[in-house]
Amino acid sequence: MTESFDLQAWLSARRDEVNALLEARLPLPPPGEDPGRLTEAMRYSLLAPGKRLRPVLALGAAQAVGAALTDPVRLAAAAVELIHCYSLIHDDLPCMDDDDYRRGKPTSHKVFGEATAVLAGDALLTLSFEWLAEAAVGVAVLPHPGEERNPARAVALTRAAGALARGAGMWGMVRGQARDLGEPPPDDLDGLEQLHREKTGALFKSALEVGALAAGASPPQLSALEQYGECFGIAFQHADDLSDNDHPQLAEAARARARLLAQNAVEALGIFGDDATPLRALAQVLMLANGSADRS
Ligand code: GRG
Repeated sequence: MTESFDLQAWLSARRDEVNALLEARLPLPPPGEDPGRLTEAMRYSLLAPGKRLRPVLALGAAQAVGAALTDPVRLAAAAVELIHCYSLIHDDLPCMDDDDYRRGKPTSHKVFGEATAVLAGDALLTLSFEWLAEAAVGVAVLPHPGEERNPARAVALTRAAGALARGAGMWGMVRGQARDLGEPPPDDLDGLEQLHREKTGALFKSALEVGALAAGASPPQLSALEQYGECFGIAFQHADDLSDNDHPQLAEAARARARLLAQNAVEALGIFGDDATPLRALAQVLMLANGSADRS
């Protein structure tokens, strides 16, 4: 399977699935039923052309464990994209990075105003945990016709909600953002990587945890996928910085480190067979990118 594996086809199929789910789950309300244009603002950012890398990695983790990509697995994976999208909307606000464009379009606050942009981010963040709760209830209480109730999987999905909260919140992404905004820029690779680990790596790690737990991963499988997610996320951020020429004085060290981390990500998958081919191929792309993140 590895040699003939078509990563672009796999990515495109997973992205299409994620996009279809997001579109179906967040319909535009009829005229007059969207107070403050909240849903319109959520859709504007969420359905803009992002790479869907985090939910796709979550689906890759579920596949690595050998699971079918069932509705609860897909819903859990999509929940990670909601968190990512909220973080982008808030990061773009004037009180943070003050950006005018995101995903090729004017930023949310430019189109809807700051208050609505804040609320759209808040609503995406909370909706994420609503979807995880729905996935857990779905497997425990209301399985699809022909599927058995699976209380153990519901517990795993509850753990997934905890893992996502940890990676997104005060121990992960929000902490990294606070560090980035509140402290002087790092002047060595260790400091830079601490920032990347929190601001970017933590959510990537959570994405892998969510996919793995939703799919019923064993403890060794979960820990291997966590390792993969953290290495991948930090390497991704190094590559993104390198392509933007951020921290030029650390560029050479960061480039070497990104390659090593991508290699570590592949090595973390040693316990898996062919089912982990998509995750291996994604990390190999990062390894070969030689310091430029895949922006396709
Ligand atoms: C506001 C709590 C809070 C956190 C913000 C995500 C973030 C933290 C800041 C955005 C700016 C930035 C450079 C973050 C690093 C992660 C990153 C490269 C985000 C962009 O992710 P992509 O490339 O974007 O996956 P798409 O649009 O493809 O999803």
